[in-house]
Amino acid sequence: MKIEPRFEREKVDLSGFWHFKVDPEKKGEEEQWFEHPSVQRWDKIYAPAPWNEQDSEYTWYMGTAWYTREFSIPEDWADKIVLAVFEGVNYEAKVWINGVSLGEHEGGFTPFAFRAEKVLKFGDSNRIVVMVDNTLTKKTVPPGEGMNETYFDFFHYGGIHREVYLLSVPKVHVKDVTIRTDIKGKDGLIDVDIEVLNDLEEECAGKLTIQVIDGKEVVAEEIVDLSLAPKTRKTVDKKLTVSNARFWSPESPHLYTLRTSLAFGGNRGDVKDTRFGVRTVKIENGKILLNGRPVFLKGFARHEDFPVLGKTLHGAILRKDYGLMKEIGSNSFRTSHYPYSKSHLDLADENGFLVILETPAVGLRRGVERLDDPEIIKRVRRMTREMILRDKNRPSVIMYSLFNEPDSTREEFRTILKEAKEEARKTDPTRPVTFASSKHLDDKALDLVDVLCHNFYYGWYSYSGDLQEAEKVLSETLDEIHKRHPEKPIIITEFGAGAIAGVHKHPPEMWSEEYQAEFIKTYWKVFLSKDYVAGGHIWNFADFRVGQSTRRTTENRKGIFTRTRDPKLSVGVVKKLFKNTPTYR
Ligand code: BDP
Repeated sequence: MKIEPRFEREKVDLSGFWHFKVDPEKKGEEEQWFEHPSVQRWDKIYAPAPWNEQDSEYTWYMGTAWYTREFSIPEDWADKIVLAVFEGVNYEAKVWINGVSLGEHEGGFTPFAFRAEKVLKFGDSNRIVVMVDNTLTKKTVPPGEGMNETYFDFFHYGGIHREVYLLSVPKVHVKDVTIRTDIKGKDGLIDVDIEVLNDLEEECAGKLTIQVIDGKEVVAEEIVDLSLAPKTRKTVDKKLTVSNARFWSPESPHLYTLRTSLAFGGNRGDVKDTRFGVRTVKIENGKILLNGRPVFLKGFARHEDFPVLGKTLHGAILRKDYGLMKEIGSNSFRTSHYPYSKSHLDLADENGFLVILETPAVGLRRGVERLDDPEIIKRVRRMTREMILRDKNRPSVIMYSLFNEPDSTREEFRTILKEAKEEARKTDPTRPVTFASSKHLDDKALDLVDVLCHNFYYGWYSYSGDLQEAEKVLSETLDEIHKRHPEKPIIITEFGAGAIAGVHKHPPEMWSEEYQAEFIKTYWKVFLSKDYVAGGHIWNFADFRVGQSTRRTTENRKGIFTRTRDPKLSVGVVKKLFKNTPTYR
Protein backbone atom coordinates (compact mmCIF):
# COMPACT_ATOMS: atom_id res chain seq x y z
CA MET A 1 0.00 0.00 0.00
CA LYS A 2 1.34 3.37 -0.99
CA ILE A 3 0.86 6.47 1.11
CA GLU A 4 -1.52 8.87 -0.62
CA PRO A 5 0.24 12.16 -1.36
CA ARG A 6 -0.44 14.96 1.03
CA PHE A 7 -1.61 18.42 0.06
CA GLU A 8 -1.74 21.08 2.68
CA ARG A 9 -4.96 22.98 2.69
CA GLU A 10 -3.70 26.45 1.88
CA LYS A 11 -3.81 29.17 4.51
CA VAL A 12 -3.46 32.93 4.59
CA ASP A 13 -2.24 33.65 8.10
CA LEU A 14 -3.48 36.91 9.61
CA SER A 15 -1.00 37.05 12.49
CA GLY A 16 0.67 40.41 12.67
CA PHE A 17 -0.07 44.03 13.47
CA TRP A 18 -3.68 45.09 13.12
CA HIS A 19 -5.16 48.54 13.37
CA PHE A 20 -6.94 48.81 16.68
CA LYS A 21 -9.37 51.15 18.36
CA VAL A 22 -11.27 50.93 21.62
CA ASP A 23 -14.90 51.96 21.48
CA PRO A 24 -16.01 52.61 25.07
CA GLU A 25 -19.17 54.39 23.94
CA LYS A 26 -20.08 51.55 21.59
CA LYS A 27 -20.69 53.83 18.65
CA GLY A 28 -18.67 51.88 16.06
CA GLU A 29 -21.52 49.77 14.73
CA GLU A 30 -23.82 52.76 14.32
CA GLU A 31 -21.05 54.75 12.65
CA GLN A 32 -20.30 51.71 10.50
CA TRP A 33 -16.62 51.37 11.29
CA PHE A 34 -16.78 48.05 9.45
CA GLU A 35 -17.34 49.90 6.16
CA HIS A 36 -14.38 52.24 5.62
CA PRO A 37 -12.52 52.53 8.91
CA SER A 38 -10.39 55.68 8.99
CA VAL A 39 -7.40 53.72 10.20
CA GLN A 40 -4.93 56.62 10.01
CA ARG A 41 -6.20 57.64 13.43
CA TRP A 42 -6.23 54.10 14.87
CA ASP A 43 -3.54 52.49 17.03
CA LYS A 44 -1.76 49.29 16.04
CA ILE A 45 -1.48 46.16 18.16
CA TYR A 46 -0.41 42.59 17.57
CA ALA A 47 -2.71 39.61 17.15
CA PRO A 48 -2.85 36.91 18.29
CA ALA A 49 -2.34 38.23 21.82
CA PRO A 50 -4.75 39.99 24.16
CA TRP A 51 -4.75 43.78 24.10
CA ASN A 52 -4.22 44.21 27.84
CA GLU A 53 -0.46 44.15 28.29
CA GLN A 54 0.49 45.63 24.91
CA ASP A 55 -0.13 49.16 26.18
CA SER A 56 -0.88 50.48 29.68
CA GLU A 57 -3.88 52.30 28.25
CA TYR A 58 -5.60 48.98 27.54
CA THR A 59 -4.62 46.97 30.63
CA TRP A 60 -7.91 47.40 32.49
CA TYR A 61 -10.10 47.95 29.46
CA MET A 62 -13.40 46.10 29.40
CA GLY A 63 -15.74 46.85 26.54
CA THR A 64 -15.84 46.98 22.77
CA ALA A 65 -12.72 47.25 20.63
CA TRP A 66 -12.16 47.08 16.88
CA TYR A 67 -9.47 45.36 14.86
CA THR A 68 -8.87 45.73 11.16
CA ARG A 69 -6.24 44.87 8.55
CA GLU A 70 -5.84 44.22 4.85
CA PHE A 71 -4.81 40.93 3.29
CA SER A 72 -4.67 39.47 -0.17
CA ILE A 73 -6.04 36.20 -1.43
CA PRO A 74 -4.46 34.16 -4.22
CA GLU A 75 -6.32 34.18 -7.52
CA ASP A 76 -6.48 30.39 -7.72
CA TRP A 77 -8.65 30.22 -4.61
CA ALA A 78 -11.59 31.49 -6.64
CA ASP A 79 -13.19 28.07 -7.12
CA LYS A 80 -12.76 27.06 -3.48
CA ILE A 81 -14.66 27.34 -0.26
CA VAL A 82 -12.84 29.89 1.88
CA LEU A 83 -13.25 29.92 5.63
CA ALA A 84 -12.31 32.77 7.93
CA VAL A 85 -11.15 30.81 10.97
CA PHE A 86 -10.75 32.17 14.50
CA GLU A 87 -9.19 29.84 17.07
CA GLY A 88 -10.10 32.04 20.05
CA VAL A 89 -11.45 35.56 20.60
CA ASN A 90 -12.38 36.73 24.08
CA TYR A 91 -15.28 37.17 24.58
CA GLU A 92 -17.68 38.11 21.79
CA ALA A 93 -16.75 38.71 18.15
CA LYS A 94 -18.47 40.17 15.09
CA VAL A 95 -16.72 39.82 11.75
CA TRP A 96 -16.95 41.74 8.47
CA ILE A 97 -14.98 41.27 5.27
CA ASN A 98 -15.09 44.00 2.64
CA GLY A 99 -17.90 45.65 4.58
CA VAL A 100 -20.16 42.58 4.59
CA SER A 101 -21.13 40.97 7.87
CA LEU A 102 -20.10 37.30 8.12
CA GLY A 103 -21.46 36.50 11.56
CA GLU A 104 -20.80 36.56 15.26
CA HIS A 105 -19.60 34.25 18.00
CA GLU A 106 -19.70 34.21 21.75
CA GLY A 107 -17.18 32.51 24.05
CA GLY A 108 -13.46 33.12 24.40
CA PHE A 109 -11.91 29.70 24.18
CA THR A 110 -13.51 27.72 21.39
CA PRO A 111 -12.92 28.11 17.64
CA PHE A 112 -15.35 29.38 15.01
CA ALA A 113 -15.33 29.87 11.26
CA PHE A 114 -17.38 31.72 8.66
CA ARG A 115 -17.71 31.05 4.93
CA ALA A 116 -16.12 34.01 3.15
CA GLU A 117 -15.73 33.19 -0.56
CA LYS A 118 -18.79 35.17 -1.61
CA VAL A 119 -17.40 38.44 -0.30
CA LEU A 120 -13.72 38.01 -1.15
CA LYS A 121 -11.81 39.64 -3.99
CA PHE A 122 -9.48 36.98 -5.37
CA GLY A 123 -6.03 38.02 -6.51
CA ASP A 124 -6.69 41.33 -4.82
CA SER A 125 -6.61 43.12 -1.53
CA ASN A 126 -9.40 42.66 1.05
CA ARG A 127 -10.24 44.22 4.40
CA ILE A 128 -11.30 42.32 7.50
CA VAL A 129 -12.85 44.06 10.49
CA VAL A 130 -13.44 42.36 13.83
CA MET A 131 -15.38 43.88 16.68
CA VAL A 132 -14.53 42.29 20.01
CA ASP A 133 -16.40 42.80 23.26
CA ASN A 134 -15.02 41.41 26.52
CA THR A 135 -17.78 42.78 28.73
CA LEU A 136 -18.66 40.39 31.52
CA THR A 137 -22.15 40.06 32.89
CA LYS A 138 -23.81 37.79 35.42
CA LYS A 139 -24.87 35.61 32.51
CA THR A 140 -21.72 35.38 30.41
CA VAL A 141 -19.73 32.14 30.69
CA PRO A 142 -17.64 32.71 32.70
CA PRO A 143 -19.60 35.44 34.54
CA GLY A 144 -18.49 38.62 36.23
CA GLU A 145 -19.18 42.32 36.67
CA GLY A 146 -15.85 43.99 35.98
CA MET A 147 -12.13 43.46 35.51
CA ASN A 148 -11.72 43.24 39.29
CA GLU A 149 -15.17 41.78 39.89
CA THR A 150 -14.82 38.53 37.99
CA TYR A 151 -16.53 35.48 39.49
CA PHE A 152 -13.34 33.58 38.67
CA ASP A 153 -9.77 33.92 39.83
CA PHE A 154 -7.70 34.79 36.76
CA PHE A 155 -7.10 37.91 34.73
CA HIS A 156 -9.84 38.68 32.24
CA TYR A 157 -7.85 39.31 29.06
CA GLY A 158 -9.65 40.60 25.98
CA GLY A 159 -9.13 40.40 22.24
CA ILE A 160 -7.97 38.10 19.48
CA HIS A 161 -5.74 35.79 21.48
CA ARG A 162 -5.47 32.77 19.21
CA GLU A 163 -4.66 32.32 15.50
CA VAL A 164 -6.78 33.90 12.78
CA TYR A 165 -6.44 32.77 9.19
CA LEU A 166 -8.24 32.17 5.92
CA LEU A 167 -8.37 28.57 4.84
CA SER A 168 -9.14 27.28 1.39
CA VAL A 169 -10.85 23.92 1.02
CA PRO A 170 -12.14 22.24 -2.14
CA LYS A 171 -15.89 22.37 -2.78
CA VAL A 172 -15.96 18.64 -2.15
CA HIS A 173 -14.07 17.90 1.00
CA VAL A 174 -13.83 15.93 4.21
CA LYS A 175 -15.60 18.11 6.69
CA ASP A 176 -15.17 16.15 9.87
CA VAL A 177 -13.47 13.00 11.12
CA THR A 178 -14.31 11.11 14.31
CA ILE A 179 -11.99 8.35 15.46
CA ARG A 180 -12.74 5.90 18.26
CA THR A 181 -10.30 3.23 19.26
CA ASP A 182 -10.49 -0.05 21.12
CA ILE A 183 -8.00 -2.77 21.91
CA LYS A 184 -8.34 -6.48 21.22
CA GLY A 185 -5.34 -8.49 22.30
CA LYS A 186 -2.43 -6.92 20.45
CA ASP A 187 -4.59 -5.23 17.83
CA GLY A 188 -6.00 -1.74 17.63
CA LEU A 189 -9.60 -1.47 16.46
CA ILE A 190 -10.28 1.83 14.75
CA ASP A 191 -13.82 3.02 14.20
CA VAL A 192 -14.02 6.08 11.96
CA ASP A 193 -16.84 8.35 10.89
CA ILE A 194 -15.93 10.54 7.95
CA GLU A 195 -18.25 13.34 6.95
CA VAL A 196 -17.90 14.38 3.32
CA LEU A 197 -19.47 17.53 1.93
CA ASN A 198 -20.41 18.15 -1.69
CA ASP A 199 -20.95 21.85 -2.08
CA LEU A 200 -21.19 21.70 -5.87
CA GLU A 201 -24.41 22.26 -7.84
CA GLU A 202 -23.85 18.88 -9.45
CA GLU A 203 -23.62 15.30 -8.31
CA CYS A 204 -20.11 13.95 -7.77
CA ALA A 205 -18.91 10.38 -7.74
CA GLY A 206 -15.49 9.03 -6.92
CA LYS A 207 -13.62 7.33 -4.14
CA LEU A 208 -12.52 7.99 -0.62
CA THR A 209 -9.27 6.39 0.52
CA ILE A 210 -8.88 5.94 4.26
CA GLN A 211 -5.38 5.11 5.46
CA VAL A 212 -3.84 4.57 8.86
CA ILE A 213 -0.25 5.71 8.59
CA ASP A 214 2.48 4.78 11.03
CA GLY A 215 5.57 6.80 10.27
CA LYS A 216 6.28 5.95 6.63
CA GLU A 217 4.04 2.95 6.39
CA VAL A 218 0.37 2.38 5.64
CA VAL A 219 -0.79 -0.13 8.27
CA ALA A 220 -4.47 -0.26 7.34
CA GLU A 221 -6.47 0.93 4.37
CA GLU A 222 -10.04 1.05 3.10
CA ILE A 223 -11.26 2.41 -0.20
CA VAL A 224 -14.87 3.42 -0.47
CA ASP A 225 -16.89 4.31 -3.57
CA LEU A 226 -18.77 7.46 -2.99
CA SER A 227 -21.46 9.43 -4.72
CA LEU A 228 -22.99 12.58 -3.39
CA ALA A 229 -26.02 14.46 -4.66
CA PRO A 230 -25.58 18.21 -5.22
CA LYS A 231 -25.29 20.26 -2.00
CA THR A 232 -25.36 17.30 0.36
CA ARG A 233 -23.19 15.69 2.97
CA LYS A 234 -22.71 12.04 3.80
CA THR A 235 -21.07 10.20 6.66
CA VAL A 236 -18.99 7.13 5.89
CA ASP A 237 -18.57 4.73 8.79
CA LYS A 238 -15.66 2.28 8.56
CA LYS A 239 -13.84 -0.07 10.84
CA LEU A 240 -10.13 -0.73 10.40
CA THR A 241 -7.75 -2.96 12.30
CA VAL A 242 -4.11 -2.24 13.04
CA SER A 243 -2.45 -5.51 13.91
CA ASN A 244 0.23 -5.44 16.55
CA ALA A 245 -0.62 -1.83 17.29
CA ARG A 246 1.50 0.40 19.46
CA PHE A 247 -0.81 1.68 22.17
CA TRP A 248 -0.74 5.30 23.31
CA SER A 249 0.28 5.84 26.96
CA PRO A 250 2.28 8.33 29.06
CA GLU A 251 5.44 6.22 28.72
CA SER A 252 4.93 5.59 25.01
CA PRO A 253 2.74 8.26 23.40
CA HIS A 254 2.64 6.68 19.99
CA LEU A 255 0.63 8.59 17.39
CA TYR A 256 -0.86 7.39 14.14
CA THR A 257 -2.21 9.50 11.29
CA LEU A 258 -5.55 8.86 9.66
CA ARG A 259 -5.33 10.18 6.12
CA THR A 260 -8.57 10.67 4.20
CA SER A 261 -8.11 11.39 0.49
CA LEU A 262 -10.79 12.09 -2.07
CA ALA A 263 -10.49 11.46 -5.80
CA PHE A 264 -13.07 12.27 -8.46
CA GLY A 265 -12.89 11.34 -12.14
CA GLY A 266 -9.21 10.55 -11.84
CA ASN A 267 -8.44 13.92 -10.24
CA ARG A 268 -7.07 14.15 -6.77
CA GLY A 269 -9.20 16.07 -4.33
CA ASP A 270 -9.09 17.03 -0.71
CA VAL A 271 -6.65 15.34 1.67
CA LYS A 272 -7.10 15.64 5.40
CA ASP A 273 -4.85 14.26 8.14
CA THR A 274 -6.05 13.53 11.66
CA ARG A 275 -3.68 12.37 14.37
CA PHE A 276 -4.83 9.82 16.90
CA GLY A 277 -3.59 7.23 19.37
CA VAL A 278 -4.84 3.73 20.00
CA ARG A 279 -5.90 3.61 23.61
CA THR A 280 -8.88 2.94 25.86
CA VAL A 281 -10.15 4.81 28.92
CA LYS A 282 -12.67 3.17 31.21
CA ILE A 283 -13.96 3.74 34.71
CA GLU A 284 -14.34 0.42 36.50
CA ASN A 285 -14.51 -0.61 40.15
CA GLY A 286 -13.45 2.79 41.38
CA LYS A 287 -10.41 2.97 39.08
CA ILE A 288 -9.47 4.90 35.94
CA LEU A 289 -8.24 2.30 33.51
CA LEU A 290 -5.93 3.32 30.68
CA ASN A 291 -5.52 0.41 28.28
CA GLY A 292 -6.92 -1.78 31.06
CA ARG A 293 -4.45 -0.65 33.74
CA PRO A 294 -5.33 1.58 36.72
CA VAL A 295 -3.61 4.96 36.38
CA PHE A 296 -2.67 7.59 38.92
CA LEU A 297 -2.67 11.18 37.66
CA LYS A 298 0.20 13.26 38.99
CA GLY A 299 0.47 16.78 37.83
CA PHE A 300 -1.04 20.21 37.83
CA ALA A 301 -3.91 22.45 37.14
CA ARG A 302 -2.48 25.04 34.79
CA HIS A 303 -3.38 28.40 33.29
CA GLU A 304 -2.55 30.00 29.99
CA ASP A 305 -0.75 33.05 31.32
CA PHE A 306 2.56 34.79 30.69
CA PRO A 307 3.78 38.40 30.94
CA VAL A 308 2.79 40.59 27.97
CA LEU A 309 1.47 37.61 26.00
CA GLY A 310 -1.36 37.07 28.47
CA LYS A 311 -3.32 34.03 27.38
CA THR A 312 -1.33 33.51 24.20
CA LEU A 313 1.24 30.91 25.13
CA HIS A 314 3.82 31.05 22.39
CA GLY A 315 5.27 27.71 21.22
CA ALA A 316 8.57 28.44 22.94
CA ILE A 317 6.83 28.84 26.31
CA LEU A 318 4.82 25.67 25.77
CA ARG A 319 8.00 23.83 24.89
CA LYS A 320 9.58 25.03 28.12
CA ASP A 321 6.52 24.15 30.23
CA TYR A 322 6.32 20.62 28.89
CA GLY A 323 10.04 20.18 29.47
CA LEU A 324 9.57 21.26 33.09
CA MET A 325 6.46 19.13 33.61
CA LYS A 326 8.31 16.08 32.33
CA GLU A 327 11.46 16.80 34.28
CA ILE A 328 9.39 16.88 37.47
CA GLY A 329 7.85 13.52 36.62
CA SER A 330 4.24 14.56 36.05
CA ASN A 331 1.95 12.75 33.67
CA SER A 332 -1.22 14.83 33.73
CA PHE A 333 -2.93 18.22 33.92
CA ARG A 334 -6.34 19.85 33.79
CA THR A 335 -7.07 22.69 31.38
CA SER A 336 -8.35 24.84 34.24
CA HIS A 337 -10.60 26.75 33.55
CA TYR A 338 -11.18 26.74 29.78
CA PRO A 339 -10.12 24.68 26.76
CA TYR A 340 -6.46 25.42 25.99
CA SER A 341 -5.08 26.23 22.55
CA LYS A 342 -4.58 23.57 19.90
CA SER A 343 -0.81 23.67 20.15
CA HIS A 344 -1.05 23.34 23.93
CA LEU A 345 -2.97 20.09 23.47
CA ASP A 346 -0.91 18.89 20.49
CA LEU A 347 2.03 18.75 22.85
CA ALA A 348 -0.03 16.77 25.38
CA ASP A 349 -0.75 14.16 22.68
CA GLU A 350 2.92 14.04 21.73
CA ASN A 351 4.30 13.94 25.26
CA GLY A 352 1.84 11.47 26.74
CA PHE A 353 -0.01 13.72 29.17
CA LEU A 354 -3.39 12.62 30.52
CA VAL A 355 -5.61 15.65 30.20
CA ILE A 356 -8.83 16.58 31.95
CA LEU A 357 -10.31 18.95 29.40
CA GLU A 358 -12.39 21.66 31.07
CA THR A 359 -15.04 23.95 29.58
CA PRO A 360 -15.07 27.72 30.36
CA ALA A 361 -17.97 27.20 32.81
CA VAL A 362 -16.16 28.51 35.87
CA GLY A 363 -17.69 30.83 38.45
CA LEU A 364 -21.33 29.71 38.32
CA ARG A 365 -21.86 30.58 41.94
CA ARG A 366 -22.45 33.52 44.26
CA GLY A 367 -23.53 36.38 41.98
CA VAL A 368 -25.34 34.17 39.46
CA GLU A 369 -29.02 34.37 40.26
CA ARG A 370 -30.23 31.11 38.73
CA LEU A 371 -27.80 28.43 37.58
CA ASP A 372 -30.57 26.96 35.47
CA ASP A 373 -31.17 30.24 33.61
CA PRO A 374 -32.01 29.15 30.03
CA GLU A 375 -29.56 31.69 28.58
CA ILE A 376 -26.70 30.30 30.65
CA ILE A 377 -27.67 26.72 29.89
CA LYS A 378 -27.65 27.49 26.18
CA ARG A 379 -24.19 29.02 26.39
CA VAL A 380 -22.80 26.19 28.46
CA ARG A 381 -24.19 23.59 26.06
CA ARG A 382 -22.77 25.33 23.02
CA MET A 383 -19.31 25.83 24.53
CA THR A 384 -19.25 22.21 25.70
CA ARG A 385 -20.13 21.04 22.20
CA GLU A 386 -17.59 23.31 20.48
CA MET A 387 -14.85 22.14 22.83
CA ILE A 388 -15.56 18.45 22.31
CA LEU A 389 -15.88 18.78 18.54
CA ARG A 390 -12.44 20.34 18.45
CA ASP A 391 -10.68 17.84 20.72
CA LYS A 392 -12.59 14.56 20.41
CA ASN A 393 -9.78 12.75 18.56
CA ARG A 394 -7.01 13.53 21.01
CA PRO A 395 -5.61 10.53 22.86
CA SER A 396 -4.45 12.82 25.67
CA VAL A 397 -7.99 13.87 26.56
CA ILE A 398 -9.23 11.25 29.00
CA MET A 399 -12.27 13.03 30.44
CA TYR A 400 -14.31 16.22 30.28
CA SER A 401 -14.73 18.56 33.22
CA LEU A 402 -17.97 20.42 32.66
CA PHE A 403 -17.69 23.03 35.46
CA ASN A 404 -15.22 24.36 37.96
CA GLU A 405 -16.45 25.00 41.48
CA PRO A 406 -20.08 25.73 40.73
CA ASP A 407 -22.41 26.22 43.66
CA SER A 408 -23.25 22.55 43.69
CA THR A 409 -25.17 22.87 46.94
CA ARG A 410 -27.97 24.50 44.95
CA GLU A 411 -30.64 22.20 43.60
CA GLU A 412 -30.70 24.05 40.24
CA PHE A 413 -27.12 23.05 39.61
CA ARG A 414 -28.39 19.55 38.92
CA THR A 415 -30.42 20.91 36.03
CA ILE A 416 -27.55 22.65 34.27
CA LEU A 417 -25.19 19.75 34.96
CA LYS A 418 -27.66 17.31 33.40
CA GLU A 419 -27.94 19.55 30.35
CA ALA A 420 -24.16 19.88 29.96
CA LYS A 421 -23.72 16.16 30.48
CA GLU A 422 -26.34 15.36 27.88
CA GLU A 423 -24.55 17.62 25.39
CA ALA A 424 -21.20 16.01 26.17
CA ARG A 425 -22.56 12.46 25.83
CA LYS A 426 -24.34 13.31 22.59
CA THR A 427 -21.17 14.79 21.10
CA ASP A 428 -18.87 12.09 22.45
CA PRO A 429 -20.31 9.08 24.25
CA THR A 430 -16.87 7.56 24.89
CA ARG A 431 -15.34 9.81 27.53
CA PRO A 432 -16.22 10.08 31.23
CA VAL A 433 -17.52 13.40 32.55
CA THR A 434 -16.86 15.19 35.80
CA PHE A 435 -16.77 18.64 37.39
CA ALA A 436 -14.43 20.10 40.00
CA SER A 437 -16.29 20.42 43.30
CA SER A 438 -15.47 22.67 46.21
CA LYS A 439 -18.52 21.64 48.18
CA HIS A 440 -17.47 18.12 49.11
CA LEU A 441 -19.86 16.68 51.69
CA ASP A 442 -22.50 19.32 50.92
CA ASP A 443 -22.37 18.69 47.18
CA LYS A 444 -25.75 17.71 45.74
CA ALA A 445 -24.64 16.50 42.32
CA LEU A 446 -21.87 13.96 42.80
CA ASP A 447 -24.20 11.13 41.81
CA LEU A 448 -24.41 12.58 38.28
CA VAL A 449 -20.75 12.27 37.27
CA ASP A 450 -18.47 9.36 36.39
CA VAL A 451 -15.40 10.49 38.32
CA LEU A 452 -15.29 12.65 41.46
CA CYS A 453 -13.03 15.67 41.26
CA HIS A 454 -12.48 17.79 44.38
CA ASN A 455 -10.53 20.96 45.11
CA PHE A 456 -9.19 21.25 48.69
CA TYR A 457 -7.61 24.16 50.53
CA TYR A 458 -7.55 22.98 54.17
CA GLY A 459 -4.42 24.54 55.61
CA TRP A 460 -4.89 27.64 53.46
CA TYR A 461 -8.38 29.19 53.36
CA SER A 462 -9.47 27.19 56.38
CA TYR A 463 -7.25 25.73 59.14
CA SER A 464 -4.88 28.42 57.94
CA GLY A 465 -1.29 27.68 58.90
CA ASP A 466 -2.28 24.41 60.60
CA LEU A 467 -1.18 21.49 58.48
CA GLN A 468 -1.75 18.93 61.21
CA GLU A 469 -5.43 19.74 61.44
CA ALA A 470 -5.65 20.11 57.65
CA GLU A 471 -4.28 16.60 57.20
CA LYS A 472 -6.84 15.15 59.59
CA VAL A 473 -9.82 16.92 58.03
CA LEU A 474 -8.68 16.13 54.49
CA SER A 475 -8.34 12.46 55.31
CA GLU A 476 -11.74 12.25 57.02
CA THR A 477 -13.51 14.20 54.28
CA LEU A 478 -12.06 12.01 51.54
CA ASP A 479 -13.06 8.85 53.41
CA GLU A 480 -16.61 10.11 53.83
CA ILE A 481 -16.95 11.05 50.13
CA HIS A 482 -15.63 7.63 49.20
CA LYS A 483 -18.04 5.93 51.59
CA ARG A 484 -20.94 7.64 49.83
CA HIS A 485 -19.72 6.83 46.29
CA PRO A 486 -17.51 3.76 46.60
CA GLU A 487 -17.71 2.96 42.89
CA LYS A 488 -16.21 6.27 41.75
CA PRO A 489 -12.51 7.15 41.66
CA ILE A 490 -11.56 10.43 43.34
CA ILE A 491 -9.09 12.91 41.88
CA ILE A 492 -7.95 15.92 43.88
CA THR A 493 -8.02 18.44 41.05
CA GLU A 494 -6.70 21.33 43.16
CA PHE A 495 -4.68 21.65 46.33
CA GLY A 496 -2.16 24.37 46.96
CA ALA A 497 -0.78 27.16 49.08
CA GLY A 498 0.50 30.58 48.10
CA ALA A 499 4.25 31.15 48.28
CA ILE A 500 5.90 34.41 47.38
CA ALA A 501 9.21 33.53 45.76
CA GLY A 502 12.02 34.55 48.09
CA VAL A 503 9.98 34.49 51.30
CA HIS A 504 11.43 31.94 53.73
CA LYS A 505 10.31 30.97 57.23
CA HIS A 506 11.38 28.41 59.77
CA PRO A 507 9.22 26.91 61.07
CA PRO A 508 7.19 27.12 57.87
CA GLU A 509 4.58 29.88 57.74
CA MET A 510 1.92 30.76 55.19
CA TRP A 511 3.26 32.58 52.09
CA SER A 512 6.75 31.14 52.58
CA GLU A 513 8.29 28.70 50.13
CA GLU A 514 8.75 26.23 52.99
CA TYR A 515 5.05 26.22 53.88
CA GLN A 516 4.03 25.54 50.30
CA ALA A 517 6.43 22.60 50.13
CA GLU A 518 5.18 21.17 53.44
CA PHE A 519 1.58 21.64 52.35
CA ILE A 520 2.12 19.64 49.17
CA LYS A 521 4.03 16.89 51.02
CA THR A 522 1.26 16.57 53.60
CA TYR A 523 -1.47 16.26 51.00
CA TRP A 524 0.47 13.79 48.87
CA LYS A 525 0.98 11.49 51.86
CA VAL A 526 -2.79 11.44 52.42
CA PHE A 527 -3.52 10.70 48.74
CA LEU A 528 -1.11 7.79 48.61
CA SER A 529 -2.63 6.29 51.74
CA LYS A 530 -6.02 5.89 50.02
CA ASP A 531 -6.59 3.24 47.47
CA TYR A 532 -9.55 5.07 45.92
CA VAL A 533 -7.59 8.26 45.14
CA ALA A 534 -6.73 8.22 41.43
CA GLY A 535 -4.63 11.35 41.26
CA GLY A 536 -3.59 14.75 42.51
CA HIS A 537 -3.15 18.00 40.61
CA ILE A 538 -1.22 20.76 42.37
CA TRP A 539 -2.73 24.22 42.14
CA ASN A 540 -0.89 25.65 40.24
CA PHE A 541 1.96 24.93 37.85
CA ALA A 542 2.99 28.61 37.77
CA ASP A 543 1.94 31.90 39.39
CA PHE A 544 -0.59 33.73 37.25
CA ARG A 545 -2.02 37.20 36.90
CA VAL A 546 -5.35 38.01 38.60
CA GLY A 547 -7.58 41.05 39.14
CA GLN A 548 -6.91 43.48 41.98
CA SER A 549 -8.16 42.57 45.46
CA THR A 550 -7.05 42.44 49.06
CA ARG A 551 -6.65 38.66 48.77
CA ARG A 552 -3.97 38.71 46.09
CA THR A 553 -0.67 40.44 45.41
CA THR A 554 -1.16 41.11 41.66
CA GLU A 555 -0.72 37.39 41.01
CA ASN A 556 -2.08 34.18 42.47
CA ARG A 557 1.10 32.83 44.10
CA LYS A 558 0.20 29.17 44.34
CA GLY A 559 2.50 28.23 41.46
CA ILE A 560 5.46 26.00 42.20
CA PHE A 561 7.12 28.12 39.52
CA THR A 562 6.94 31.90 39.32
CA ARG A 563 5.05 33.49 36.46
CA THR A 564 8.30 33.57 34.45
CA ARG A 565 8.97 29.89 35.30
CA ASP A 566 11.67 30.21 37.96
CA PRO A 567 11.45 27.37 40.50
CA LYS A 568 10.34 27.74 44.10
CA LEU A 569 11.48 25.40 46.84
CA SER A 570 8.54 23.06 46.15
CA VAL A 571 9.87 22.03 42.77
CA GLY A 572 12.52 19.76 44.27
CA VAL A 573 10.02 18.31 46.73
CA VAL A 574 7.41 17.66 44.06
CA LYS A 575 9.98 16.04 41.82
CA LYS A 576 10.75 13.49 44.53
CA LEU A 577 7.09 12.85 45.28
CA PHE A 578 6.17 12.37 41.62
CA LYS A 579 9.18 10.22 40.83
CA ASN A 580 8.32 7.93 43.75
CA THR A 581 4.70 7.60 42.65
CA PRO A 582 4.26 5.17 39.78
CA THR A 583 1.81 5.94 36.95
CA TYR A 584 0.12 2.57 37.42
CA ARG A 585 -1.04 1.54 40.88
C1 BDP B 1 -10.09 27.53 43.56
C2 BDP B 1 -10.39 27.91 42.11
C3 BDP B 1 -9.18 28.51 41.40
C4 BDP B 1 -8.52 29.52 42.33
C5 BDP B 1 -8.03 28.80 43.56
C6 BDP B 1 -7.33 29.74 44.55
O1 BDP B 1 -10.87 26.80 41.39
O2 BDP B 1 -9.59 29.09 40.19
O3 BDP B 1 -7.50 30.21 41.69
O4 BDP B 1 -9.12 28.25 44.22
O5 BDP B 1 -8.00 30.30 45.39
O6 BDP B 1 -11.20 27.84 44.31
O7 BDP B 1 -6.12 29.91 44.46
